[in-house]
Amino acid sequence: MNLTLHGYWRSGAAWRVRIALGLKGLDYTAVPHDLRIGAQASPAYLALAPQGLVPALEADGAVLTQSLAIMEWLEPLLPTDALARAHVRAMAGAIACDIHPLNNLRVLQSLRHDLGADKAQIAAWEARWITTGFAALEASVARHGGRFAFGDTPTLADCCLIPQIGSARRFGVDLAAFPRLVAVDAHCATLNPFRAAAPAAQSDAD
Ligand SMILES: N[C@@H](CCC(=O)N[C@@H](CS)C(=O)NCC(=O)O)C(=O)O
Repeated sequence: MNLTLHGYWRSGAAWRVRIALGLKGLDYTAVPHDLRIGAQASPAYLALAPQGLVPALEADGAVLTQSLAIMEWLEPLLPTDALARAHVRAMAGAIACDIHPLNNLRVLQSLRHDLGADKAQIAAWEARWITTGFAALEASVARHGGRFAFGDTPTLADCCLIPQIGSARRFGVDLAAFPRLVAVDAHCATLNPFRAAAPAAQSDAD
């Protein structure tokens, strides 16, 4: 199967899918879209992905969007037990649905342009939603985690957590209160699929 991943090196949502592709051992062609210059809003990209967000995955003529849907389609990185699956999906959702959207580029741009927020206010906004979400995730990992966010096998939860920690660091958020999350991140950083998916390893990184 031919897979083409439309992404951007710094996109947390594309980073999730890169990790999942790596964990599944799938090769793909990466097509970067520079979000800083609004490439995600070009007519050509909108024709492919009408939401104008990365990632999008082309798979033998089909176009998939939304990182969680893409990762589930790839073959879910989920436990077989139904209760365990629900816990993993809850962790992934806490990040992908409740933390990340509030700190997305278009939301930050709107805070700046529509509401006149300055740099310090935007940094406080970013930190607020990350720390609120991470406090709950730290408790979930204390309950369910092992070497990974859930147990000792990588799941969707790790695919979402590692990029969110990356963006927390980029935003300068203090992670001292989240030792379990930091430990999972440190363990993942030793593994090739996670290393290959990191922003700095992408061809469009600057
Ligand atoms: N829920 C979507 C979120 C996708 C998303 O927000 N992507 C960001 C990059 S991480 C984006 O394309 N932002 C462009 C913009 O805000 O204009 C997913 O999980 O795929």
